[in-house]
Amino acid sequence: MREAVSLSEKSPERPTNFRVGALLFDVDANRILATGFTLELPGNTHAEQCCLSKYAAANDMTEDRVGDILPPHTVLFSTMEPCAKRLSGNISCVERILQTTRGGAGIRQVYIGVKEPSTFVGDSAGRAQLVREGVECFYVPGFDDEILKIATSGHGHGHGQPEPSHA
Ligand code: HJL
Ligand code: ZN
Repeated sequence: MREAVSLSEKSPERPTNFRVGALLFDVDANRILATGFTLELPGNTHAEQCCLSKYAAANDMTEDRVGDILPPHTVLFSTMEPCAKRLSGNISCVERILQTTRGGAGIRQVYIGVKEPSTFVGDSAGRAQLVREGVECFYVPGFDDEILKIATSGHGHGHGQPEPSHA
């Protein structure tokens, strides 16, 4: 999680989303497989999405089938609960994680630093949705304040709300 927090600091500040860091970890090999942070890859990309996309690309696999080639005990660390809903309408990270499990293996455990704040989608259903589909979720204590400070640093200074536009 410490490494994921460092990754989140590389993400550009934006009022329209959070700065999140994530990584895929092979438990058996004790090895990081791929890293990601919000907006790392071109387009409106999330941290978890960047991990999966980078791992797929590095292994000549399409993103939708990356679950077929992940090592058996691959887990995901993310500074924030994976999203269940995106204001942009893009595919959620929960969907992307569940997609890895369709072949039988895939990501079955997710380690989370903080629950998603209510800023954009209200009470986020990401964790509950994962658990319902059989993916175990674990809260990693001790990083909350640091994670939230980084995640919201592009949101202006008015009580966590986006900066008013001066149009
Ligand atoms: C997680 C990220 C990221 C979010 N959450 N887990 N990883 N940016 O990398 C969640 C937030 C969405 C907004 C806006 N953020 O990002 O709910 O524009 O960023 O699709 O709903 O949606 P878009
Ligand atoms: Zn997401």
